[in-house]
Amino acid sequence: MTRGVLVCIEGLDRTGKTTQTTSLLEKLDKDGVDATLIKFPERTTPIGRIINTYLTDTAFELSDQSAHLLFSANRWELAEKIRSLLEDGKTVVLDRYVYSGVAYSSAKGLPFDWCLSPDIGLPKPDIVLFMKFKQEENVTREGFGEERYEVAEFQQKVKTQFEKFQNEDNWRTIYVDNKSIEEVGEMIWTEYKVTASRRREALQYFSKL
Ligand code: FDM
Repeated sequence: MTRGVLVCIEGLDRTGKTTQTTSLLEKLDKDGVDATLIKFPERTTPIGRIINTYLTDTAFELSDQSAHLLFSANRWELAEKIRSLLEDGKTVVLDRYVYSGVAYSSAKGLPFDWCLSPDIGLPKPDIVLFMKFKQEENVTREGFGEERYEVAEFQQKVKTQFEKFQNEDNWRTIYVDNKSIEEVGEMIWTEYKVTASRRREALQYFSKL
């Protein structure tokens, strides 16, 4: 059986990732593709519950290293599920993943390579769709500022770290300025179709960049 496609949607806060992952799932369903959405952080697992408290309660202190390792551990909680869905021929859509993990923590000043280390060995996406907005736009969107990391200067640093992945083979930047939700959805769908139509090699895993 051909394995499924591992798709990842990434981007800064309030760039429309959740809207687009939902819309991608609907299109996959209409197309007869059996697909599962996994959003990180997955806040319902034992580690996810700690992460949720950390993100929503500024009085809950963790060192940057501890927070980083929890986000990575949260991905490892789901790693076997992702791998087995793919091996069963299912498509998996990830709303944030390793790239957010590395970008947010290295933006705090932790070394980039150190940030990637605990994620080495996790399934690597066939395609990463990085939603790119002008900085000013995501910070004026409704809801921005509700959680720990939603501060404009910090978002700029995160963007710089995300862009260190842009030369990776699986990376596609989706420019979303002045585009409707439908137009962005079409760009994502086109990129997905190209990837899905290619012959798939064995699942890849994260290694050193
Ligand atoms: N975030 C998310 C991290 O700092 N590291 C990670 O590994 C992941 C997956 O958590 F500010 C940050 C990014 C964001 C916050 O994400 C919660 P959502 O998408 O708003 O739930």
